[in-house]
Amino acid sequence: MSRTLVIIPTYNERESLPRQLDAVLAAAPEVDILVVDDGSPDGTGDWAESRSRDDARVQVLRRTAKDGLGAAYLAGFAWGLERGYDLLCEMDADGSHRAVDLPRLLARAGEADLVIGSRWVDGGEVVNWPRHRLWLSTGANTYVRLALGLRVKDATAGFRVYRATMLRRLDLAAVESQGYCFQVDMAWRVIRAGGSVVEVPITFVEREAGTSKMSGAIIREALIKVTAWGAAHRARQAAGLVRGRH
Ligand SMILES: Nc1nc2c(ncn2[C@@H]2O[C@H](COP(=O)(O)OP(=O)(O)OP(=O)(O)O)[C@@H](O)[C@H]2O)c(=O)[nH]1
Ligand SMILES: [Mg+2]
Repeated sequence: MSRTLVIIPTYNERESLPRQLDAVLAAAPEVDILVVDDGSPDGTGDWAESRSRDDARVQVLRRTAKDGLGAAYLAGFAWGLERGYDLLCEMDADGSHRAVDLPRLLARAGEADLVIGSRWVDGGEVVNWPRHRLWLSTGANTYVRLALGLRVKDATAGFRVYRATMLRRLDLAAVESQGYCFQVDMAWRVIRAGGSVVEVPITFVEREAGTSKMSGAIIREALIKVTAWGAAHRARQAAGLVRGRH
């Protein structure tokens, strides 16, 4: 039986986290959860720690300052890999990733190195998003497909299951992405390493409490990085074509 760790990064999610933890443990009682809190001023870390004292399935990794989603997940992956988990999941605290969908993602982990809970495959949907967020997500995914040639419909999605064997093959120390482009970066690395990816349709629900950490800086980082990765990729392809002729 696989040992599974669900990693939930938090920054000021005091209102949402309790419900999300209960929902995950109800939907998938066999998993352990690691909350990675970046010193949330609203007390999320303290609450999570007291919750972890009552339930051995919940652990907390406390970091001192807000350092971005990417760094939080890398710390969570390192924690889980050190402890021998077979599957490492990513999930938001805010309820957007429904715990009821988690067993369907886990069920597909036998087939792929990376399972993505996808909004943009048949059967996937988004509930209660304002139009500008829909445009941002579909626009970002279209750009990623064009720039990188990535055949993933929802490369920015943050509801995922990674096989530990895959993560161990990647050079995680080289990952610099901080914001949501971390998700694109990781999907791209899995594919370049020859890993398999499947997308499972999910229903993504807009957060009901707390505030979004999406920002202009995060969007700019994604645009700049994806453009640079795309240019480097096309240059490698072109060099390969030239070499192929001789
Ligand atoms: N530890 C840590 N967690 C973060 C950081 N930034 C975001 N998160 C968490 O990552 C998850 C996703 O962030 P959200 O703010 O929900 O981002 P989003 O889903 O794009 O935006 P909304 O759902 O519209 O608010 C949430 O659980 C956040 O609390 C960070 O710098 N450090
Ligand atoms: Mg969210």
